[in-house]
Amino acid sequence: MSAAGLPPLNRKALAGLAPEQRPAADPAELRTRIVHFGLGAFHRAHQVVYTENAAACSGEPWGITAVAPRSAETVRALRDQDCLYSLTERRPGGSLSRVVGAVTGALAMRPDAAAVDALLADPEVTVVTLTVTEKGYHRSARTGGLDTTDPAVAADLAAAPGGQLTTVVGRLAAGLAARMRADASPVSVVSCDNMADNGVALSRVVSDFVRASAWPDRAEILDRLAEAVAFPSTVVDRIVPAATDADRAAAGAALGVHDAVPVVGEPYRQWVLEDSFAAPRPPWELDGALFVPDVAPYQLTKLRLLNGSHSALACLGLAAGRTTIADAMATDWGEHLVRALCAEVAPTLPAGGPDPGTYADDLVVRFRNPAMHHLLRQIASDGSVKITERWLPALRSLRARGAATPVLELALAGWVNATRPPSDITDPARDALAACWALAARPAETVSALLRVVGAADLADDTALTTAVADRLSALRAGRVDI
Ligand code: CS2
Repeated sequence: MSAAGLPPLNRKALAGLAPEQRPAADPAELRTRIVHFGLGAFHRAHQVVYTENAAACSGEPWGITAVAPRSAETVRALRDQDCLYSLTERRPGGSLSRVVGAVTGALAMRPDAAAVDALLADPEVTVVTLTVTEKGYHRSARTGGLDTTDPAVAADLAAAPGGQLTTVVGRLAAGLAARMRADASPVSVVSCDNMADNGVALSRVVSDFVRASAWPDRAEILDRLAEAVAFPSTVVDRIVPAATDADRAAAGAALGVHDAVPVVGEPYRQWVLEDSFAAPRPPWELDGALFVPDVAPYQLTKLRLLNGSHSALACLGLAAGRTTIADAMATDWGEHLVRALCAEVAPTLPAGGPDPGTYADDLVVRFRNPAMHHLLRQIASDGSVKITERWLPALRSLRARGAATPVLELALAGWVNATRPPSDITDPARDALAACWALAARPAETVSALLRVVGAADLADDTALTTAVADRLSALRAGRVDI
């Protein structure tokens, strides 16, 4: 029994739930045919749901063993619950909770390394997916390839065969290499992280790892990877704030069982995938996923409009003393910011994607959802690896054609302001960002130094840009957002 006197969520408890609260597919019928890296809330509210519904609609037994790269806590909690957890959809008018059951196993990457490798080499496993966030790829800000000078990557490259690996890229490369050495059965490796060309980005860091390794057969491995492994690009979308104690209590009240690891999300979800898989995959299209020859128009629209607005609301909202996205939308500038950013960036989007005006209308509704408590701090974290995807490519493209960029400049000023020490926002480049403020330089020079840290030397040299950004800083410091 939990503190609230509820029985724990597990397979036995399913019989006591209302039919619409039970998993769509019977968990006992599913087998691990997918390995996923990144056991966060987003994966459990997105790919697992699509997979479960695809299994339910097709009768095919697709299940997922999810691997947690770092923390073993969620792994333990999930195993205690027979890998079941609840998903609560937060609608403006109320919530809907049910149990999801397509996770067939939970592993912690380091202690369970042998089991992870065995699955990666298993011909029954034909899909590997990842949600490890932008920083999990360890890309060089300058080249986009694997940053082999990153201490964690360097340590993995230096590890003895069979030794401890701490990066997902290292574990994946080692696992795929073992699969290639065994029977080279085809597999698709699918990045579900918010990066343009995420399939290409993932393929590149994996190949870079193999190339930089000391493995005597690395050249053969690279050849086999090129033949047998596909890296389709994808666009994932669902707003999934980190769950709180209040969410745990609400899930317990709705289902009558105690769930230690619930997830909450908005009702909306979308998945667009490049139709270039190398091996069998779940029929996710049965649950509404879209398979297209080229995801770029969807990807850039989502990254630049949704994620771009999210990051802008987060940085500026924090400056204005707000806490959540819905709070920031409730200011007199929130909705205007989203619409103005979308309008400014729209000319940079390729044809063939969603209509930017309609997309902006939908964003306003999604961001205003009062039932979602999406913390600005969560979104503002890792800004150095997010703005390079969300703002800077559009900024470059607009400036190259001589267009004005006032909204992106304001957003960038919000990010600059958020990096000012003592900033407690997590970021893989936090020390390097803080060091830019120690230069005692003019504000425009600090902006320039910060842009160099994120690999944007070209923008750092654009003095009109850095001056315009610097000019916004004192208002932001006083908590004012003037669009
Ligand atoms: C957010 C995303 O935390 C963030 O940076 O912008 O997680 C966003 O909620 C998702 O990409 C929505 O699909």
